[in-house]
Amino acid sequence: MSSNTGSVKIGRTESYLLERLEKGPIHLTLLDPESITVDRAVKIAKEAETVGTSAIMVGGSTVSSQNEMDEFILTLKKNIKIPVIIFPNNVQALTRYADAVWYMSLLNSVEWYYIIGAQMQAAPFIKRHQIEAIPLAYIVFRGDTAVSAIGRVLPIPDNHPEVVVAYALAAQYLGFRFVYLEAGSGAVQPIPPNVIKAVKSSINIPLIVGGGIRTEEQARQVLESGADIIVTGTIAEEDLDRLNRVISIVNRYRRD
Ligand code: 1GP
Repeated sequence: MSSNTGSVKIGRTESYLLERLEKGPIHLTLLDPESITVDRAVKIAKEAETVGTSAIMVGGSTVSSQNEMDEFILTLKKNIKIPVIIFPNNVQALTRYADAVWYMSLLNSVEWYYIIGAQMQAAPFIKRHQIEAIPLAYIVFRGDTAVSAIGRVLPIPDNHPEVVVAYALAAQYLGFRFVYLEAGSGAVQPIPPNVIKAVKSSINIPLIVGGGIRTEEQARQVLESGADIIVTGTIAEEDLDRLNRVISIVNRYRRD
């Protein structure tokens, strides 16, 4: 009797990330096609690759053109060897030219659309083009950030890390394979250390932390608190030297 219930296959990009994670934390560089030109993106991505970032994420809260995403990612792919992963704000951010997509659900949104609606609309495209989808639970802190406004997020109380832990555990039990604690691009402060520590000690899946990480000291603190993956976007676009220093800090925590 044939069975159609074979185990879920982990794709190439996710396997690569997991393999890298075996030797310690990793850094990912986020580039927003709405705020930089593709030429500038290529320059940043090449340099970040040389210094040791593990992959490039492409996305932004207001990406609205699939054609632009196609072109942006095709050009990046021609110039670097590390994977390019879509970090979608919506369905139109999907392109078949990326190595993978963070297939993400904004767990603490009040909108059905950001929890499962966009994902449902994107799924046939993903299947048709056999895009590697990496399930990611996205938990966004409220602040003066685009993602918080557009994603219509429910507040997470400052003094109650157990609320974040509960979301993260729910994500793990639902089968998500990564959890992302997002302070929002350009946030005044990164996710607080006590929250990162509480989540890290409660889940077994890799923990991504991003938003507001600008200095080496902040990167160190986020890593010391237990982040497996740190994402920086703003400094990549504004200060390449600083980006390099942050990547170097992450690499100091690695065993390779
Ligand atoms: C945003 O977490 C990322 O989605 C990166 O934030 O731009 O503040 O580095 P920054």
